[in-house]
Amino acid sequence: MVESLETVLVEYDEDRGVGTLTMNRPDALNALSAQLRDDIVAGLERLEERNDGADGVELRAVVLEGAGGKAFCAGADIGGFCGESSGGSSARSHYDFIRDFPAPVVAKVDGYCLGGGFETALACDFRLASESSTFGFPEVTLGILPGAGGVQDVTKIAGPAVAKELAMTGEHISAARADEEGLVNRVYADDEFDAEVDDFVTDLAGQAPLAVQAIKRSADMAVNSGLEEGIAYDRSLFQELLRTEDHAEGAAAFSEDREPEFEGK
Ligand code: CO8
Repeated sequence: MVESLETVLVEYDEDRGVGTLTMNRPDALNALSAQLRDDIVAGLERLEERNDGADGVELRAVVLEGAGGKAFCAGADIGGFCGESSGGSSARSHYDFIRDFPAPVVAKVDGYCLGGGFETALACDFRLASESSTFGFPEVTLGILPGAGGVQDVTKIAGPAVAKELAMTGEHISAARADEEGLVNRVYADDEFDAEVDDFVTDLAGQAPLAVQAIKRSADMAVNSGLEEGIAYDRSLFQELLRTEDHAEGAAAFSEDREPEFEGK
């Protein structure tokens, strides 16, 4: 399936259960216009439909990338954004949608990842970057701050000193520095980037999907709750997963010394 929304290309690889959303405004370095934000949500909704009526979980992972080879996303569309009187309450919606999406979302970052684009990547479950990518919060140069949780996210991941440095100076950092600070999961050589991301996503999509979904909810719960509440939540997820066919399949495959075949049931 390849579908073209106005500013997002939607692809689905049935063999692996992997959806790909390509932000497609390369002439504006994939800056987040209102249309692009809406199309990311619409694209995710299209992909989620793959699970309707499916026996088990069909959609296993989503890749979010930018078209054009120069940017993942250069942030909010400066012209459009500055004209928004509300400062973009609607702009939060695609971030929330990614965070709440049941399947893991992988940000495939190749090039500039700035401002609201960086916040979009931070809302994803994984950030995989090519070595020539750069990250930053240039909002301060426009007299604003990252308004979609970027300072919160970076503070939680890398500490307040790094968050303040990025958001107060507006300077870009390299993928290597982002890696040192824990802001990305992996950095790959530019010429191996596509193949490495493909391998990562294929592995992710092959894991037991209900367990993967539960782990996403558990990790997000840990960020936003106390330890006791988080452990109680994990216990309830664990009990649910013990009753799944995937758990029985995983255990059987281990005993029979073979690869498991998970169906998300
Ligand atoms: N918005 C609109 N257009 C953009 C943007 C953008 N953010 N970034 C780049 N473009 C456009 C340029 O205007 C240019 O268009 P044209 O060819 O028509 O002149 C084209 O993309 C190519 O850009 P450049 O010629 O500038 O390319 P360079 O390689 O010289 O520079 C940079 C690349 C460094 C990325 C540079 O374009 C730049 O600094 N862009 C602006 C980055 C920025 O400030 N982003 C932050 C925006 S604010 C934000 O994201 C706040 C989010 C808050 C969310 C709030 C929710 C409540």
